[in-house]
Amino acid sequence: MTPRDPLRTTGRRTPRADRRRRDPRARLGAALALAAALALTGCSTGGDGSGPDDGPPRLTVDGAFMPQPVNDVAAGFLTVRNEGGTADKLTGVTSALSDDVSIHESKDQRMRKVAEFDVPARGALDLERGGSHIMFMGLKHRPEQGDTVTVELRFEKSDPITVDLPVEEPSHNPKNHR
Ligand SMILES: [Cu+2]
Repeated sequence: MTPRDPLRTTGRRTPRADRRRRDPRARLGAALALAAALALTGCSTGGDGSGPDDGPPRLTVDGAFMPQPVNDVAAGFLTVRNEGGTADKLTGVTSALSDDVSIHESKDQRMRKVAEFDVPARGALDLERGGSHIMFMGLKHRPEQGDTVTVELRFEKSDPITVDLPVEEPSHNPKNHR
């Protein structure tokens, strides 16, 4: 404080309104507080996932099944839906059925292991017959129709999701059931 500071020279007897008018620091402080409040308000808008253009991934899984395997290899199919405003990635799958579970894409009648699949914002990742799938190698046992195989899906951003795949007949394809 300097001797010219009005707070110092006039002391507590200065009326409150008068003090505010004279002290530029008080006005600056009020302006900064207002700016901070506005900035906070701006940041929180839509950040709770309810906004149309914002929000974290919100994933659900449906349509899961495994055709009954005919040897020690099996495939799994399902759809991962994302209602959130941020994309995510399926990065891996684990299961007690096999120590060698991977994710494959199919192209030109061949399948290839991939590191990840995109789960687009407000979209879906379809793992379906003839296309991308979960691949189980070296099955520890051969599940049969009516059994359930549990898998854990791992994602880049979202928490893992545990899914039960009902085992269907070997040729099962939901698209043939329309
Ligand atoms: Cu495969």
